[in-house]
Amino acid sequence: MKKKPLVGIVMGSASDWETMQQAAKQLADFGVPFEAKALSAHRTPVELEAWIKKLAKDGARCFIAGAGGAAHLAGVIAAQTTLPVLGVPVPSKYLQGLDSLLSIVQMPKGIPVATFAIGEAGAANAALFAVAMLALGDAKLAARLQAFRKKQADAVKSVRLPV
Ligand code: RP5
Repeated sequence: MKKKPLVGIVMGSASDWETMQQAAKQLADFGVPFEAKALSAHRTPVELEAWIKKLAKDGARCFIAGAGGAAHLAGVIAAQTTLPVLGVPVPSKYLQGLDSLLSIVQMPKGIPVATFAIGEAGAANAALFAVAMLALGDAKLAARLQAFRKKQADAVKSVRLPV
């Protein structure tokens, strides 16, 4: 039987997938069950609300929300659940994602959204942050995260500069 998603990945448009697939890939690499959906805060608000409620009821532990432009998706999700919401600013056509970043990061006091870097690094890091949160109650996942960090450290230490 398919495992219930621990993380909900949502993006405002299918055009965000190019960026948000990095979050999906990272979670898959760690074996964390997730569900990824394109649902928009302004185009499909009713469906978005129903999906948030369903995932939360089924045991999801956090949401990763990626959107571009006037990116209110993460804030709208945070308004509807007390589960942690991790926001990923998606690069936009005219302002290269600075608009997305400011929209997500500038949540008014009281309803927080954790905000990550613009683009692919932000999507991957949001997933790694979700893994770190889940690892607090999962020793096997914590060991996998440690190994992932060690691999990166080893890669830096093995560099030989041509001098
Ligand atoms: C936002 O508008 C989406 O998150 C996307 O980044 C942006 C553009 O959407 P499309 O016009 O490509 O559907 O809602």
